[in-house]
Amino acid sequence: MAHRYTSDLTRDDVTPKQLYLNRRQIMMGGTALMGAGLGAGKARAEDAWDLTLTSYEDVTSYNNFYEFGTDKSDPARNAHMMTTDPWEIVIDGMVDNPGTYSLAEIVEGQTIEERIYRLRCVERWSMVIPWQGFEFADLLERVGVQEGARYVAFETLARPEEMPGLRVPIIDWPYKEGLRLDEAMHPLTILATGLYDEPMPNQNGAPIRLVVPWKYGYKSIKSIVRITLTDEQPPTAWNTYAPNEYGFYSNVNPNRSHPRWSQEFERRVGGGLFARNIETLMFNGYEEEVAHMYEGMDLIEFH
Ligand SMILES: Nc1nc2c(c(=O)[nH]1)N[C@H]1C(S)=C(S)[C@@H](COP(=O)(O)O)O[C@H]1N2
Ligand SMILES: [Mo]
Repeated sequence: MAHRYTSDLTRDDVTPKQLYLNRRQIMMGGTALMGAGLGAGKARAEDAWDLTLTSYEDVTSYNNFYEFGTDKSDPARNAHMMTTDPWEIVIDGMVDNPGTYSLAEIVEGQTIEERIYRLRCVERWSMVIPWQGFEFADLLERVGVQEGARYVAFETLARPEEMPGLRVPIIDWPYKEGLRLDEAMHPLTILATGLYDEPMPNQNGAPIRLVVPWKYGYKSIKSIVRITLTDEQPPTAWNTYAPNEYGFYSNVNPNRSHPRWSQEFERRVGGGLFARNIETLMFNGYEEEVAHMYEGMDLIEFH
């Protein structure tokens, strides 16, 4: 399978060696340990952590998928209840070929490739995940985006008998997300159908989910059943819930604190003691690829 990625992450780089600390981290971590008696050494995200895939076990057992409960372990426990076959996606709004497409029709003709991306949750934990999928732009090209369309809205399945979390009205179900059209068309934006060369586990958003690596994890909507092209910024689940805390853009930004916590640092899941204070990078490390889309925008106001 072809590897394509935009930072220097490849699966071939990831050997057990990367699990050991590099010298700088040992020094910094050691200093912090001696100095403060705390196990919180700082490490740059480009350091060894960045080359270390989060284990399959962690990727599939520590999840946010509120349709199955709010605890990190709820999705792994409950998501087996979701029926993912057959699966259909409605594509509508400002497209030339609106309709209800089967999963097979959506994936047909796409070259499935591997993308190793960092995932940074707004809650300050992060992972490195090897996804399989294809560029969302390829699907948009096939359905034909009409002149005047400016945004893409997404919706997740909402099936109460299979999703116990829907009983709790935390957010206004179904879970919704949205992107500006240029963000949706960006080559980093993928529809993922698998991870670690396995079909997408239910808890990670089977059978097909979005991955937008430069934005906080909640933009990467799971188990998609509807895609709508529109000329207006669509409402999104977390932005509707608390606009001050969760913006429409939600670009990873160490300089814009969440009202209740700083976003300067993150904890790499599975990284142990020394991976607790990794510096968060602007646009989650994808600045070179995406910053041009936000030129002249106030990224604190448009967070
Ligand atoms: N439908 C839906 N999509 C969702 C969520 C959710 O609760 N429901 N959680 C989001 C959040 S907050 C994160 S961090 C990522 C987590 O993806 P993962 O569990 O595959 O790591 O999924 C996002 N997509
Ligand atoms: Mo998240």
